Parts: sequence; C-alpha cells; structure tokens
Amino acid sequence: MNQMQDKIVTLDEFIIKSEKENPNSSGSFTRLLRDIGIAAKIVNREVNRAGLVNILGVAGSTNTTGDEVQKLDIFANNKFIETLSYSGEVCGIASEENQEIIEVKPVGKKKAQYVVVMDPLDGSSNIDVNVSVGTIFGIFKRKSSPDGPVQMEDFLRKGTEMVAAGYVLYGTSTLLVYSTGKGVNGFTLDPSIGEFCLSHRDIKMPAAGNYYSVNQGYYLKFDLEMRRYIDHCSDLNYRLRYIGSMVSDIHRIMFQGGIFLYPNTRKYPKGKLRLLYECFPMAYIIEQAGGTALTCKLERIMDLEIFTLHQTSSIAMGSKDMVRDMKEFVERYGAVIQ
Ligand code: P6P
Repeated sequence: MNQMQDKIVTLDEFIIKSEKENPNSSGSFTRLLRDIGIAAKIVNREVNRAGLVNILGVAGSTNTTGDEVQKLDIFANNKFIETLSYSGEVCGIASEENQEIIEVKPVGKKKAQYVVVMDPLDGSSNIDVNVSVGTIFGIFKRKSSPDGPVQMEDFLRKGTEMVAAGYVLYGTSTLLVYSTGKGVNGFTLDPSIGEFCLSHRDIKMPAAGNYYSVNQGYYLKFDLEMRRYIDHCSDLNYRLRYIGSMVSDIHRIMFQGGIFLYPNTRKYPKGKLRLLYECFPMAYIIEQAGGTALTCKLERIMDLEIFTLHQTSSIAMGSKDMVRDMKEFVERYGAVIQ
C-alpha cells in the first residue's frame, strides 16, 4: 500500500482558506493575491521562453538607478500592471520601472483599497546568462480617500504598514513565497496543472548559518566596520555565495541560513537597493521567517522613514544570530574615524 500522498493545496485554495479565517475579510485581498499569482505564471512562461522568442537583449532605456532595462523587464512590468488593474482591488502601483506612481482607474463602482509596490523583474541583468531572477512585491492599504485617485502618501509609508509582501523566484523551479503577517509560506508552480502548490509551509529561517552574500568586488569601497565583519566571515570559513539577484541570494538564506549584505559604497553612499519595493518587502518576509533586517548603520529596515519613491538603503538581513554578530562589528568599528 503506497503512502497516502498529501493533498495538493493550491495557492488559490490556501488564500481562500486564509480569507475564511479572517472574519473581516471582504475578498478584495484574496482577489489581489490571486492576481499576483496569475501575473507570476504569465511572467514565468516568458522568462522560460526568453532565449527562444528572442526577447532578450537590452531594450535600450535605463531605469531609476541607471540599470540597462532588458526587454523582459518591460514585459514583466506591463503584465503585472495589466493583471493588477483588472481586478479593481488596486488603486495604484509603484514600480522600479516607472519613475512616477501608476494610477489605476476604478473598475465599475469598486473602491479599490490597496496599492502595490514592486520590482517586476529583479536581477534582470542575469537573464542573458540564464541565471535565476525574481519579482518582489509589497501591498499597503491605501491611506487617501477611496473617492479619489491614488496619492503619493499611499506609497511613502514605513515597512511596518505593509499588509503583505512576497517574492517570486524564477529558478530551476518557480516559487511564490509570501506572508500576510502570519508566517511565510512557499508555493511551487506545477507546470503540468498550471498551479502554484503549497510546498514550503510556515518557513522559518535558521538562526545561524555559514553563508554570507555580498559583492566582494566592492570590498575596498565598504566602510571599515563592514570590511572587518566580512573578514570575520572569511576567518570563520563561511561560504561566499552571491548571484547578483537579490531574490535568489535571499531565498537561499531563508532555507540554509546566512546573511545578505548590500552596504553603502562611494558609488552608492545611501546603498543601492530600493527601500520601498526591494528592502521593505524582503525585510517583511525575513522578519516573518524569524530573521533580522537592518541597515548597515543598524536601523531596523521596517521602521525607516521614506521620502521619495526610489529612495535607497544599505541592507544587512538574514539569520538573527549572524546579524547580531554583524551588529557587534559595526558597534566596535563603526565609531572609528576612517
Ligand atoms: P551589484 C539587481 O540589479 C539588484 O537590484 C539586486 O537584485 C542585486 O542584489 C543587486 O542589484 C546586485 O547589485 O552592484 O552587486 O551588481
């Protein structure tokens, strides 16, 4: 008698079950999460076909931080905007690919309650060399009046005001990992049925690990305290793993433990990664999984004040014991006049 297979739980079933457990749920949030799943499936198809349908190559334009924009970036951005606009649950979107906020017109008489912040295809410089890329998203409830258009105040919020966040990893398999503040769950796309299926229930990050993830090429441009901490990781024979795709680098840490660092450098004195749609969502997930997410000046990422849409931050996030060690190095060496 073969072992009874666990029942497959699809993303839709999981979301609907979670809605039933929340007495105040109106179903709007459910529809929004399901739309993200749909957009992720569409983007996944194109990411997997990119080499074949020749939508690789640089589209020519550049995004807010000067990264060359790949055609797949544009495709992913358009698909998420399109899909999120159908449901009527979203009144506005902030995207790495758009300098300004995107106002989403009402659908029928619906009064959209949510705004979405996203990096539709993070790590896209890896597309041409077939290295995994990801989508990062965060969801806020709007602050402005539901009777009018979305406002900038709906986006310039602390990370602690997010109601959900997650990422999609387009890798050897495609995973959607998200949290609504009650733990983190992961869903693997089963192409044979076209559904995201629950594959990683209640993900908890190891408290320690022996991976550190940083662009070693910038070592000499980091502040002293960061260089000393990186030397410490090397002294302890930690393993350096850095793909240059934040979602992939952090996804490893979610399961194997470790620390991800993108310190400030002379080129990026306030850090390179964007606070609103990269750092906040990934910090939300990391904290929900039991990790810690700070800036390299030891401020909690989720508490940072945000003043501009594409504001950047340094970041040190991952296993809580490793971030605590990093903190000790910053406290010991950070005061030193460099
Ligand atoms: P660098 C990708 O462009 C990205 O935004 C993150 O996904 C990644 O962690 C980082 O930038 C890589 O930056 O300067 O090391 O190439």
